[in-house]
Amino acid sequence: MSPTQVERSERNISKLTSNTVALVLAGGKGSRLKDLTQWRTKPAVPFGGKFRIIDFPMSNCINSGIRRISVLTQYKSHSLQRHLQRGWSFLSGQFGEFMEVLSAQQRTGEGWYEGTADAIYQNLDIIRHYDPEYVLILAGDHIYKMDYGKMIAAHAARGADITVGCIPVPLAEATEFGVMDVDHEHRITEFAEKPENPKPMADKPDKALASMGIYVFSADFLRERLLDDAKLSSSSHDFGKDIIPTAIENANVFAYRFMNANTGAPQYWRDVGTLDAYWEANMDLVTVQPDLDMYDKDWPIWTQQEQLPPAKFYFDDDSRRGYAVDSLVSGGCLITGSAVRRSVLFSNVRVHSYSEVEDSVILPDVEIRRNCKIRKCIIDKGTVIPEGMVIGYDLEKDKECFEVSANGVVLVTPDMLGQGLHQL
Ligand code: ADQ
Ligand code: ADP
Repeated sequence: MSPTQVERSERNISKLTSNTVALVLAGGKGSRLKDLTQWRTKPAVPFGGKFRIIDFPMSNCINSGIRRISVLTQYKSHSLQRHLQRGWSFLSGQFGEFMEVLSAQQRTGEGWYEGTADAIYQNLDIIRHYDPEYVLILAGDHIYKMDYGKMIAAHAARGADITVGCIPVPLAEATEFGVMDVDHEHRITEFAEKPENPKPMADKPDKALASMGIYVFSADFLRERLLDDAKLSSSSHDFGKDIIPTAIENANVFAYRFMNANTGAPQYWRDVGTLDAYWEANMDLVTVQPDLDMYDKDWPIWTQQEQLPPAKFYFDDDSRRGYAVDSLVSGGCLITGSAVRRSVLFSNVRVHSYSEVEDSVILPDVEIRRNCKIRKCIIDKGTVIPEGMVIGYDLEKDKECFEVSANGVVLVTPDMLGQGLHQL
């Protein structure tokens, strides 16, 4: 891209983003999160003390000036829909803005959404009605802060049909991603979805260039390709498996590197797809300088805010406790005569006297009764930990009742303690 092209494209970014419709794919199961996604789809999983995972791509849209957003749902979407309705309905129809949920609804035949491309194919008539110039396809289940405007500007300036967001990942982890090779102009020359032997980057042999699963499409091109793909019985109707590999053969497909424009360093981007990754990403937030800055006033993360009283800490002279350190503590929490260290407490968590909580992620409305010891746990919403329970100190014992991850994180849910409301 010449300097003049860059300047022209950057000047027109707001025009580009207002001509864009974002489609957020939020229908996947996320089964590696085990029972955290037993009753809710992965984008609805709470994250970072007060957010849900989907708030990150949604906030990126708003902060990037994209205010026409459709969220495509399928698997166990109730919790997600409720969150979106309560927290994301502020966009104004008066100005042509919207947030809407496109549930799988058999618009084009008998089938539910088969793959990611099929999910969009089934809504092509709706997208056409909005008449965007660009369609931004996002995954609803990644944690990152990204200005999509720059990616769309690069797409426009290159005259691309598709632009794929990408980031270097460790070679050993690259089997989980779409892996690409690019030429000196960033044109994608090879693309392999979840390859057994990922190709290393030319200048970084221990890394592979991975697709972030986010795409800018020129709207007419998207429509054309999805109509073609729908006719192919051999296709699995997936962007990574079918649409992108075919398009690099005969269309203009470019990569857009998600990196710090000043330093060239890769930006924070996490697929919190496993219990360990989820726990680690939450734990990172309690460190002195987290990789993810949630306090950045230039890039706020929007969410549904429940009206709650302030968190309260009551120091009990007998237990010598009533504090939380190196922790995130949300509204409505009561820490009475108990000690909380290096933990993330979502709203309305109650920790009673003589209890200890360490290195744990405690989701909303959890009650930890007296004399409990909790270490390296994820405790799901609404769980009541009975008096005297010790979790995270004897993993063999914990396995009898709870889910224990490869790295020894213990997941506790109401169902596991016989408190589930789901047994109808
Ligand atoms: P995967 O990680 O396998 O690969 P995939 O299961 O295709 O991702 O899900 C992508 C997104 O679509 C997720 O947000 C998911 O919730 C959603 N989704 C999945 N099935 C859906 C359906 N039937 N209806 C609606 N939404 C659905 C993709 C790419 C890789 C890339 C990784 C990056 O294929 O190339 O490297 O994302 O994480
Ligand atoms: P979240 O806030 O993530 O939705 P909840 O624990 O409130 O977490 O519920 C998870 C899912 O289970 C939601 O779809 C919710 O509606 C559903 N659910 C909650 N209570 C019941 C119940 N008694 N029977 C069936 N489903 C329920």
